[in-house]
Amino acid sequence: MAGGFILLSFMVQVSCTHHEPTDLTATAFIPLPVRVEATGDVFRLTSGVKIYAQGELASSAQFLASELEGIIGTKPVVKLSADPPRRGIYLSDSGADDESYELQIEKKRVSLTGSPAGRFYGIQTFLQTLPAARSEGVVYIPTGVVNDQPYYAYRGAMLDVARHFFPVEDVKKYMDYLAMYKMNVLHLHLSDDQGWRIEIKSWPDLTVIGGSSEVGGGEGGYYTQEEFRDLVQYAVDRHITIVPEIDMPGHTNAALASYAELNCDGKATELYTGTRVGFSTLCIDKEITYQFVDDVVREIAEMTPGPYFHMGGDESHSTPLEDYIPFVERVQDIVVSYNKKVIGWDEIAHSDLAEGAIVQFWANEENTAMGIEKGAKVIMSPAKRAYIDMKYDSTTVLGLAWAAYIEVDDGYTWDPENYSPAIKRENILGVETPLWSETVTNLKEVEYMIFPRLPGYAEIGWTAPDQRIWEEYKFRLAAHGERFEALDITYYRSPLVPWKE
Ligand code: TNX
Repeated sequence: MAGGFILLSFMVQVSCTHHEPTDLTATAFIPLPVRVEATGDVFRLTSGVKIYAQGELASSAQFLASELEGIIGTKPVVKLSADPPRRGIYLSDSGADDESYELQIEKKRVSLTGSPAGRFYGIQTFLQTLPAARSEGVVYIPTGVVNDQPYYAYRGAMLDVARHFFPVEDVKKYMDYLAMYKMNVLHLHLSDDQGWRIEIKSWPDLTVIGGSSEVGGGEGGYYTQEEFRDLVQYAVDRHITIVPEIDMPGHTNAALASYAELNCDGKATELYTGTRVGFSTLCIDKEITYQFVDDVVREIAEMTPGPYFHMGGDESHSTPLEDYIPFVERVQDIVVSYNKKVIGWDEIAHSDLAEGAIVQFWANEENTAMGIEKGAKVIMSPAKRAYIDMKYDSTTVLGLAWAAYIEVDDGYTWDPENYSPAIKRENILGVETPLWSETVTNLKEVEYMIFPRLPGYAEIGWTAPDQRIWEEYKFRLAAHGERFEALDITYYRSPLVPWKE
């Protein structure tokens, strides 16, 4: 017995002398792929590795090369090749037009095939087999096969750049984090009572005046159209769709302060730097209001390749319902006239809904059910589970608590299609976690709120419900702590997650 034990531990030692991991299924993938099969060998990644790609795939190959440079120290050469090489990394087009991919890791070769988006996600999966930081010498990767595709089409996060402004570089970082976890939508909340953040050339004071404030009295800021286009391109390169939101008819004080004529009494309001909601409204009866909306939607739609325009519509407590309903209908017509689909917070379901309109569920199940009856699809952002601006617990300094405390497990252990009896799988377009920024003022604070909850929302969007098990997920999440540290991400070390020392 003792002899057997010694022999066994000797063998384990020998096979471990190079710290070669051979079980691909032991990799801490987030989101969990549909299928991972281990084949028990290793691929040796060295600084001499080459990437081969079919001609039109150069962009995913270049993305992978840059990411690998951070780990192996040199940027791999990218070569065009119509045929698979004998060794190295090979990217090919599967011809599919979905988000699926297959990643095959063999002893001498790594092959990734998928649509452009699928390959991008396959690259993210491959990167999760590697160490988080620069590593000296050979990197050993377990062999096997991953077959994967997402459960929901819409996997998003929102950033409220209106309550506090975040510069272009921060928004790009936010997109990097979404991309790491295969999220494909960035919803930008571009206007609110406290600030207007996007240049509109036909209404320049929106940013000159409305862009100059934020919660707490800071200097605010805004994106020029050139900067916004740069963000759009950054998103396109990462297979992320930007959903621009201009919130109306409420949440409009920054616009009302910029242009007197948008107010029913013809007087501009004062800029606002507090955090109350529900006190502002566009003037529903004035024709200039619709000229304004038309100009704003047109200029933003021109810069946005994605299919959506988000018209807000929430908490319009200063707009009587009999005004709210026709306003929302008219704005929908404008959005549709610029070939965009309307998204609105669940209150918009009080109105008739345009073809293809989408209701974003945040608070009210009856509204959402009404929207479904009117033919809308639903984005699931229930505040009690998905609002990433909620505090983790009563001791969290940042964040709000009006909906709930959302510990890391609370953020993970809910199922969009079992949240409300009125909302079924076939009604759901996907999931979004909104980060409102009343209390969040800079990138480090953003990181603290979204890490480590963001990967959980990504997994809810990507992985089938029966594959999502907190008691198993928490170990994978713990392993990502090293990644957060390697990337210098500030995060909440929840006591519920078995972090490594
Ligand atoms: C509710 S959610 C709001 C926002 C706030 C948020 C804070 C929604 C559609 N409206 O105006 O920022 O709560 O959690």
